[in-house]
Parts: sequence; structure tokens; C-alpha cells
Amino acid sequence: MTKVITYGTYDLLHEGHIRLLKRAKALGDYLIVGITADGFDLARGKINVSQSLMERIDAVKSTGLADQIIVEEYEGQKIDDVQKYGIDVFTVGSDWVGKFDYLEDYCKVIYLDRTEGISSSMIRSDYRKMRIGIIGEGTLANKFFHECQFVNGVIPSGIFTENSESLDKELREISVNSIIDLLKHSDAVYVVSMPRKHFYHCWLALTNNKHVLCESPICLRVKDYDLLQHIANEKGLVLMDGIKTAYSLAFSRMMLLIKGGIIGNIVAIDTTCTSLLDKITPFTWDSLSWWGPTAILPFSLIMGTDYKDVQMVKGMSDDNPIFALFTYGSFIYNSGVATFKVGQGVKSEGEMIISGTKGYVYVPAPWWKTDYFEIRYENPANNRRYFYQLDGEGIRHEIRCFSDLIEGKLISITVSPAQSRMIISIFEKSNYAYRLDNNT
Ligand code: C2G
Repeated sequence: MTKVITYGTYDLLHEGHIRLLKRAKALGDYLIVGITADGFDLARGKINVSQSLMERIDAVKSTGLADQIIVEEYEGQKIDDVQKYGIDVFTVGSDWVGKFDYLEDYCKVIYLDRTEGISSSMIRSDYRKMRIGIIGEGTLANKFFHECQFVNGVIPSGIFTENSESLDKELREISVNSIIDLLKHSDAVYVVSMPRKHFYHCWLALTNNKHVLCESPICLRVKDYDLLQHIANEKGLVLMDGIKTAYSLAFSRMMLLIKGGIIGNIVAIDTTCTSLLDKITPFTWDSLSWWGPTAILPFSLIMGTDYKDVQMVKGMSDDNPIFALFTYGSFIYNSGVATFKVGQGVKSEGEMIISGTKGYVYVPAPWWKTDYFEIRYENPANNRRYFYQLDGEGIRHEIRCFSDLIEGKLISITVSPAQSRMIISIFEKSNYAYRLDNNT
């Protein structure tokens, strides 16, 4: 009996997949199909898969072409499988020519012509067409624009900016002079303007029936946030707090491990986020607005949002009385304390340490875009290390979550309204909006 094996994601099963399976089947008497696990696809950068593993397995099973279905979960599993199942022939589409020649040491390798003109990505892009307008400027606007290309069906529709010099050429080419024009040609917007303008830009988009992804803080006063949330709820729109760290795989898995008690009860969290500046311009975010939401995100996720008190100390710029170069803050909880240090124009070690009653989590700099963390115990022999591929600092995952929310899908990771209000409360606590308005 000639045993054949092939592998794939098989998302949104289509004619190209079926043709491949039929020809694979014809290569022998018994066909095993390896379907990729969700985590394996994420780890290898496939972030657009629409269907769950079970849905994809059922779809392949329904073709009646597979004699056996297995799950592909890790890099290198193919060698294990070829030996474990006594495989005679490995086959895959010609888009992978050369990639699996190493299997020739174990079995015959055949690349079958790929079916042209159809793919899961094309089907997804036809199904999910989201025109997203950008309001704002700077490096984050540039990164966001470039990251959209990794999310099927998400197309930047234009940008309204007050600082076009900060934009890459491709963004300047799609720049528009009016926000209303931008909104007319968009289904959703990404707000990355100066923090003091977030409320107005979010309000304008929501009242024009557009979904909103806004760089945190969404606004500077809690009552303003509640108004925006009310409008979004009334209109059935998405108002999403854009903290890209929340959507990165390593961070989200770390939060799950901690919530599962891997280091016991959490009594302290220390986060540091800093970056140096060439100069302070009217478009430079200060330490609290640029880093504050990211730095306190883990607090709200792990220790919660019902803290007893928060104390902050700021180091202001000599040249600019309302620009906080450095902010140091502590949230006091019943169960412990969470401390953050953030700097814009000040450099420190950007690490995160989460202290528990059984051990602690150590995340090296830059923790906010990490692909690696350690769980450390009293006995170093018990320490564990985790690595999760992170592409694009988490921005493409954030965009994917935004488009999923708009499609009405339930997603496990998101920044809740309670967390958004906690983030905004630190701006309210420091009279941020008042000082901006009064330049004091
Ligand atoms: N395929 C094809 N024609 C298409 C699309 C896909 O022949 N128009 C083939 C692919 O070459 C692959 C199989 O169908 O052999 C499944 O394709 P995907 O679901 O896109 O998964 P992919 O990641 O390409 O599978 O480790 C091997 C990879 O997992 C191969």
C-alpha cells in the first residue's frame, strides 16, 4: 500500500484545495492530510485564517478524499509524521517548490501544480472589504498604513493630517484636505492625531457612522469617553482602544498563563517604557500619552481596574511647561502595587517584572513588543522560557482584531471599556486636558 501525506491550512475550502487533494490521492492508496493548528499558523505569520481548526478539518473530511486527518502543530513535525506513519510520498502545491526537498531523505517528494486564479486570501478579501481612513500623523500612521497590507480585505482609503512632513511618500499621495471627504470614502477610521484631538476625531467619525480604532488614550476625560462609548453603542459601532501590545501573541499568552496562576497571586508589577527624542515639536507626544496606556495595560489585565489610589510624579521639560519628559506612577490595590516609569526624551531599561507568590515573570526590553518571556522560580532549574513569533510589533494583529470586531466576531483579546476608563483616569488625575487647554 502506497501512503501519501500532504499538509495545509485549508481555510475556506475551494476548488484549488480539492484539486490538490484529488491529485494527491491519485499518487497512492492511502492519503493522510495534515491540517495546521491555529497556533502554528499564527506562529508562521498566517494571521488571516478565518475558520477554526475544527471547521477546516470538517471541510476536508467532507470531501471524502482523506483516509486520515492529523493536526500539524509545530515546525519540523513533517519529519516525525513521515517516519511515524510510514509515508512513501510527500506532496504539496508548486507554490512550495524546493521548501520540502529535505524530506527526500525519508520519502519521495512531489510538487503538484498549483491551481491558478483562486486562493483563500482572494476569497477573504472579497468577503471582507474594509476601507479604513487614517486621521493623524507620525511614525504610527506610517506603520499602520504599511501593516494594512498584511490583513486581507483592509484597504487604506486616505489620510487627513496636520503634519504631512511626518508621512511616508505613499501616505502623502493619499492625503485629503477634509475629514468629511475622508469619512465619505471610509467604512472605519484609525485615529492617530495628537491626544488632545482624539475626542473630537472619534466623535466626528462615530456621529458619521464609522467604526473607530483610536490610539490610546481615546480621550483625556472619562465623561468624554462615556459619551463616545454611548454613541458607539447606540449606533452599533466599534470603538476600539488601540494598544498594539494587547494584540501581540506573546503578551496575550503571557496574560493567560498568569491568570491561570503559574506564578501564584500577583502582588507587584513593574513596567518601564522609554524612548529618546531628537527634539520636541508640537506633534510630539509626551511620556504619559505616548507610553502611559501601554505601561499600565498589564495592571488593568492582571490586577484589575478597581485600584484604591494612584500617585504620579512628573519630570517636566525645561523648554516646554506642559511636556512631561518622565512620569513615574503607582497604582495601589488591595492585593499589591503596580508601578510604571515612562519617558519621552529619557532612556531606561524597558523591562517588565510581574511578581507573584510562587515565582515571577521577567520580560526583557522592549517588553511591549516582545516575542519572548521567562517564568522564573526559586529553583532556576524550574524556570521556563516562551517564544512566540511577533510580526509588525502587533499592529497587523490589532488591525485583524478591529476588522473581526466590525464583522461581529467575538475575539478573546481586546481592551475593555473599564480598562480604557482606567487609562483615561490617569490623564484626568493629572489635569492633562486642563493643562493643555491652559498651557500650564
Ligand atoms: N493549493 C493549490 N492551489 C491553490 C491554493 C492552494 O494547489 N489555488 C494547494 C497548496 O499548494 C497546498 C494546499 O492546496 O498544497 C493547501 O493550501 P493552503 O491551505 O493555502 O495551505 P498552505 O499553507 O499553502 O499549505 O507546510 C505546508 C503548507 O502548510 C502548505
